[in-house]
Amino acid sequence: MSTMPEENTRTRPRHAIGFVARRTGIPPDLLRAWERRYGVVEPGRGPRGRRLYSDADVERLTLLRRAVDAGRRIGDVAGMDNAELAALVEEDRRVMVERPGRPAGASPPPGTSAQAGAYLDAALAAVAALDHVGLVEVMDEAAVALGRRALRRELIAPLLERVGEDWYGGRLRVAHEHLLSAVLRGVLEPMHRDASLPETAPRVVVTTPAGELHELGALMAAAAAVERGWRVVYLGPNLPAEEIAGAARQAAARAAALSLVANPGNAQTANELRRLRRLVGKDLAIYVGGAAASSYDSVLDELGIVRVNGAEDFPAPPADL
Ligand code: B12
Repeated sequence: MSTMPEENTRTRPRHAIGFVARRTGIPPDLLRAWERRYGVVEPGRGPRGRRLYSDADVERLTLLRRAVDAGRRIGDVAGMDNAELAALVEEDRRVMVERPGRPAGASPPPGTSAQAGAYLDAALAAVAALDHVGLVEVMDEAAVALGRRALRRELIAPLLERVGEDWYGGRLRVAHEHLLSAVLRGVLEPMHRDASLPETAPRVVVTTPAGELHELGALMAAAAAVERGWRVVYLGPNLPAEEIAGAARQAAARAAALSLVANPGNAQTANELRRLRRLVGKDLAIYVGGAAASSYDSVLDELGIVRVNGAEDFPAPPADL
């Protein structure tokens, strides 16, 4: 019986590109482009010239995918060796878990009922099994059992956080997160319509600034705003300042609410906030929230923008409106 030294096993080309794509979450076309442009790995070749990857290649590609998922540009990380990459990925993970205002790990918020905890477990199991119908059923049942506010605070928010951590940790795929986002969008979207609010109720436009694609926090804020007595004009995510200002003007809104989730401390987002304030003048109240909001505190102070911690803390319309 021949034994192969461990290093040879790790570097032996033996995995086809389809397997590597599934294992790393990098689609084959993207993987080939990364090889061509950045030389991220050099696969061996099989009998008919087909690419074959080693265990070491798979390990390196997994690290690269995690760095990119954390917001790094492939061109910035492709030249790093595996030890540097592993350190970077670990640093990004720590920053994300320990971000200000975010509890370490993904534990449910204080005061969460055992019932909400059970729904959280059931929802996580449905996401992991890609069980779309099962997830919708859990959310429908939980909405009745918990009520809208606890549904958002005790189930939806920790569920997103948990799936985010598992996605980042490589335990769930992008597809799991997309399935969850699609279902939650459907659950949250109707919550900001309230036909019983008078036409004259003060209006707030709700959106996210250009470059921010995370919209579920904005939808949660919109749902809470309606419950405080605001009439919500929901604009969807990713809007430039000019569009937010134009919509606020047309709707005669008294406030704009923006969600900032990814890209903490991003210069483009800070400039969008500055442009928005310039365009709307001093009279429009601007509220921001979301996991990245506190990273803009000095800009918010400079612009008189109010940061709100949780969606459920959405301010009531000021008495003079
Ligand atoms: C779903 C999701 C996506 C989906 C979003 C789908 C959708 N339709 O919204 C998609 C696929 C688009 C996505 C893309 C990306 N994502 Co993403 N995503 C998530 C996930 C799982 C949930 C995000 C979410 O909705 N959070 C909303 C709520 C639940 O969180 P919150 O910000 O704490 O908000 C609370 C309050 O602050 C308040 N609130 C929020 N907004 C507002 C606004 C106001 C006015 C008020 C009053 C209150 C309020 O409401 C919430 C409940 O109280 C998170 C994981 C996580 N831990 O959040 C990652 C996460 C945010 N994503 C991340 C990353 C890296 C990305 C990508 C860069 C990945 C990539 N390589 O492409 C892109 C960036 C896209 C972009 N430019 O914006 C990182 C961000 C890291 C960082 N820099 O901070 C996270 C943390 C995942 C991780 N652990 O790595 N993502």
